[in-house]
Amino acid sequence: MKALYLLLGSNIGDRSLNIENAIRLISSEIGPVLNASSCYETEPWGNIDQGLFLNVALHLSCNMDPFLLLRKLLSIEQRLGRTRNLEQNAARVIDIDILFYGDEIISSESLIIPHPRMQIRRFVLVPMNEIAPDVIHPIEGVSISELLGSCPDVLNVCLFDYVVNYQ
Ligand code: PH2
Ligand code: MG
Ligand code: MG
Repeated sequence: MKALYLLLGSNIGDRSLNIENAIRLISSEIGPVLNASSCYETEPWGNIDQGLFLNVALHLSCNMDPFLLLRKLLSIEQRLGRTRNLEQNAARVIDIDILFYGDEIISSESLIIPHPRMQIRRFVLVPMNEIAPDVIHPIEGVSISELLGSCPDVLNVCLFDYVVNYQ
């Protein structure tokens, strides 16, 4: 089994309900969620002309093929109402990103693990630092807490008043 870390994000519709629905489908179709960060409200990174996000990091244990895992996560996104367009960093009902999958390093057209931009995004590193501060990035060779300490991003990441229920 490998330690799987996911990041959930939503900035359209009932954001906390979208997060809750994603956690329910992930638990039943991927595996039990072992730990979840707090819920954070975060300024949009990359395209500032959109609503604030809610972001939550999850820890699971998994041994599924990573490409099958990706297909299952995309299917969950679709069933929760995610539509995709050509615009990068567009607003979305739900986004489920694979951050780490054990020490796997994958660089293909459809899937890149670890997530290639996590080290420059506080909306990823702050929730991850809550549940996995000592986990080492398999390419950078440093921990999440070290990545957060040297992260150049200055966008706001604030605790949000919604209790993440993952059991
Ligand atoms: N996701 C993006 C782009 N920008 N900004 C925040 N705050 N949170 C996100 O989840 C997010 C983003 C692309 O997936
Ligand atoms: Mg994303
Ligand atoms: Mg995504």
